Amino acid sequence: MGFFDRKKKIKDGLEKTRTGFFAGIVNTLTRSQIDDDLYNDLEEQLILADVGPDCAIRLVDELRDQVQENHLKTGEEALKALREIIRREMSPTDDMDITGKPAVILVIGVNGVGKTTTIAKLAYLYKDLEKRVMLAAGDTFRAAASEQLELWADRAGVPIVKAGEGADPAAVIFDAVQSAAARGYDMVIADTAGRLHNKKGLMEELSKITRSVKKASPEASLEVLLVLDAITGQNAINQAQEFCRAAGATGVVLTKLDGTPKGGCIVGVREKLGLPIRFVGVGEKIDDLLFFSATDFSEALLPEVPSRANRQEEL
Ligand SMILES: Nc1nc2c(ncn2[C@@H]2O[C@H](COP(=O)(O)OP(=O)(O)O)[C@@H](O)[C@H]2O)c(=O)[nH]1
Ligand SMILES: [Mg+2]
Repeated sequence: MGFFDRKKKIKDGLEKTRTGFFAGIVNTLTRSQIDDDLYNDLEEQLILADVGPDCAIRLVDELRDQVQENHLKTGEEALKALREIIRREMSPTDDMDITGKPAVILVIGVNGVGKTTTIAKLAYLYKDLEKRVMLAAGDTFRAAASEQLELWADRAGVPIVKAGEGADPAAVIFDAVQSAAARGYDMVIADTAGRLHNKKGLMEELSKITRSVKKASPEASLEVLLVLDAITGQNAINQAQEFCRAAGATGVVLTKLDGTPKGGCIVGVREKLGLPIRFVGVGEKIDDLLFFSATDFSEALLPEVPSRANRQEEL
C-alpha cells in the first residue's frame, strides 16, 4: 500500500472517532482561551472519547505542565502539544520480533473480536511484503472455525495446516511450524479458540503451544498478539487485563476502529495493558489492516486546523 493510500485508510478508518469526540477536542482547544475551564472540558471530552479516566487526567496534567513550561499561548500551540503527548504515549518502545525461522505469530482473544479475520489480513499484508506465509487453524473447538480460516487462506493465497474438530491446538501449531521450517516458509500465523476465559486453563494451553513452537523449530520466534474490539472500548481493556497477564501477550491488535466514535481507547490501551499496539483493523475486507504508527494516528486523531495551516502557508 502506497503512502497516500495508507494515509487515506487511516483517515477513513478513524472517521467516526475523528469527526466525533476528537473534533470536539480540537474545537475546545482552538476556540477558547487556555484556562481551567478548557482543561476541565478537555478532560471530559477525552473520557467521552474512551481514552479512560486515568489516562485522560494524566494527559491533561501533562498538557498543563507543558503550557506553563513552554509559555504556550494559543489553542493551536496547545493542540500541537497534546498531539505530541498522545504520540509519545502510543509509541512502542521496540519492534515486533519476526526474526525467527519461521516467525510465529499466535493470535489470541475472546470470541467475536476479530481474530480469524485479522489472521487473514496479516497473511495478506505479509504476503504483500514478499514473505512466505502459512496459517495454522489452532481454533479446533468448532469445525466451522477451521473452515472459515481455510476460506480466508484461499482468498489470501496462502497454505493452511488444519485438523479435525477437537484436535489438540498445540499439535496443529506444531505441525504448521515444523512444516514451515522444512519448506522454508518465513512465517506461521496461528488462530486459537476464544473460549478460554479460565485463567489457569488459558495459561496451560498457551504455554503448551509455546513449548511446541520451540520444539518444532528452535529457530522460531514467537509473538502473541491479543486482539481487542474497539467497539467495546474501555470494557475490552478491563477484561483484557487479566486475560493478557495470563496469556503472556506481547502486543495488541485493535479491531473495528471503523465502527466506533470511541476510538480514543487506542490511547489508553498501551498504558493500561503495558503492551504496544501493533496493528489496527479498520474494516471487514482483507486489506483493512494497518501497521500501527503513533505518528500517523496522533495526526489523524488531532489534525491541524486547516484554516490556520493555510494562513501560515500564506505568510
Ligand atoms: N467493521 C469491522 N469488522 C471487523 C473487523 N475485524 C473483524 N470484523 C468482523 O468481526 C466479526 C468477527 O470476526 P472473527 O474474525 O470471526 O472473530 P473471532 O471470533 O475473534 O475469530 C466478523 O463479522 C468480522 O467481519 C474490523 O476491523 N472492522
Ligand atoms: Mg475465529
